[in-house]
Amino acid sequence: MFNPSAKLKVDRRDGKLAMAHFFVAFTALAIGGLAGLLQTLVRSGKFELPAGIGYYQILTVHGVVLGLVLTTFFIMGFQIAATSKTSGTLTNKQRIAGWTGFWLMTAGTVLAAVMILLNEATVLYTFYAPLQAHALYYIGLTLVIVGSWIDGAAIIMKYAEWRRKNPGQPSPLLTFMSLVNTMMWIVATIGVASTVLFQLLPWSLGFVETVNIGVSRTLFWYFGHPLVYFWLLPAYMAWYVVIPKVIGGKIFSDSLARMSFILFLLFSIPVGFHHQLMEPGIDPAWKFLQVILTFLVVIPSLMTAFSLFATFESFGRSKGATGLFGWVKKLPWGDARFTVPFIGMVAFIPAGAGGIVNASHQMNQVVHNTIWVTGHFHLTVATSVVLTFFGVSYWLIPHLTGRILTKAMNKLGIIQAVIWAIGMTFMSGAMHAAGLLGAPRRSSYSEYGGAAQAAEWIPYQVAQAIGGTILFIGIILMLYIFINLAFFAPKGEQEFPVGEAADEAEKAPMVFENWKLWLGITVVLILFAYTIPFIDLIQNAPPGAKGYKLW
Ligand code: HAS
Ligand code: CU
Repeated sequence: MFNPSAKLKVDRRDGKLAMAHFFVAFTALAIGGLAGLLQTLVRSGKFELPAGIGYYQILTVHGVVLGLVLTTFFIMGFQIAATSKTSGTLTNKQRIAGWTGFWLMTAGTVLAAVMILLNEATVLYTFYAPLQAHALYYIGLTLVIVGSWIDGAAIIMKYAEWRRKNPGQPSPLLTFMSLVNTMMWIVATIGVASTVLFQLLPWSLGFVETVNIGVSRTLFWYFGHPLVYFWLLPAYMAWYVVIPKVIGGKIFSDSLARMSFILFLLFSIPVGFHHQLMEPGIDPAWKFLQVILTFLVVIPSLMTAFSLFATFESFGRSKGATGLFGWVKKLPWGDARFTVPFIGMVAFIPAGAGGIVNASHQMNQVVHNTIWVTGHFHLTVATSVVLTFFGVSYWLIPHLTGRILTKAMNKLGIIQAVIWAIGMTFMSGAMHAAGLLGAPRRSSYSEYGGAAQAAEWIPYQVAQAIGGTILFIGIILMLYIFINLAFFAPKGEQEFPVGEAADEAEKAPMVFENWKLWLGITVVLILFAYTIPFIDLIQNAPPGAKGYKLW
């Protein structure tokens, strides 16, 4: 479909709103990256933290600041820019919602961060009960969630306005995708908001003595799995819509892209049990059902892989490529906007395969609670997703600040991604290997009383520290590029690339915009997968747990 706004620049005021999000995101990268470096050094056994700072405190900073803060702020900023670009400038009301959400999220982040720094909330990013944090930490998290809803309302309002003004027309693809991700986020965060508000907060304030751990963890993972797709879908937005334009090709199919996003909305949430396969109190039949649903949610990722290969191959062939892999040579390897996310895509192949291992109940027994899982998510979120976000930054930040990505910065961007890939190969590779040997995750350095098995892990932990150090160099480079693009790069016009679909002439079926239908099915699937297990967890609960501060 013809989309007149595709030619426009993002309005300066919307640009400011998006940039505000990016400043918080990249500050988080600096702090979280440093914490990560320190962790790998501690676990190598050759370094101790100064001034009595605890390993678990640093680990909490790392997980919260990178897993929750960097991602949420970057994603909200990106989605606002993408919606403004493809559906037109936000109205004042929408922009006010955006800023209100942004400031609430920022206030909540600062509050939670202060509590972690005061060592009052060393509960890791999953904040599992019975570890008990200071009430202000939970209040901070609540503000972040509520803020993100208000921020997301800007996107929902813009979408509704577009549909009103363009009756019978499918919405612009990037707006559609931002909307799906926002709705998925809202449905998912209801779970974590419930455990924080109704269980953890009253318990940490002393209003109730004990907490039902099974219920709390189940509510957490009801949110925790869609959380990882909330990180992934913006990367998919870039892979489906931006990358084809950057390479000079076409989106393989607009309708296929929409369908894969709808499948994510349907199947992302009723799958949280794949994080709880080893937990008591949940009937195996329900675990089995949620594992089946997990394998269903793999399908839209396979569709994405197919669609990307199709885009790359048809582009290559249009440039005269022949043979099975001739198209590889035709891709624009010198362009950071392509190469950096591409490295992310390649990483997603082993990353996704590892996920399928995790989701397989029997194999989960081998890897659960080992550092294999940490290796898995450093490939998924910390490579595929984060490298794509870096690749997006290289054009989006100059687009918003009225600057350009210079040749030198472009080159540095590619070097950054190569350094990242090398560092991550060491770190994540060693984590996967050590995990298979039984090395635990969420655990500081220990020789476990000289146990022979633990001695086997140590060389891998040294390799992790080498990888972590290389990654830290990558972070410094990224921060340097960010500061350049935000403040110092030459003034100019950097394009916001929005691809056109090869099937442009065929209008995407309007059924994709039928939210009553899709949200209805989402709710039915959630109720089906969770109602009876929740009743079980409440009716047959063991005595509640008192709070512990083990740090
Ligand atoms: Fe996961 C644990 C299962 C995807 C993140 N995951 C985690 C945790 C995180 C995380 C953070 O079933 C730890 C949570 C904690 O602290 O405890 N995960 C899966 C499955 C998938 C999956 C089945 N995970 C992700 C993504 C994440 C993420 C995405 C973040 C962004 N994960 C699990 C399970 C656990 C788990 C269990 C619990 C483990 C335990 O015991 O605790 C799937 O969605 C993966 C599907 C992906 C694919 C790959 C498709 C490939 C594509 C690339 C194409 C490439 C091209 C370029 C075109 C099937 C799209 C190539 C070109 C060339 C020339 C080669
Ligand atoms: Cu999951």
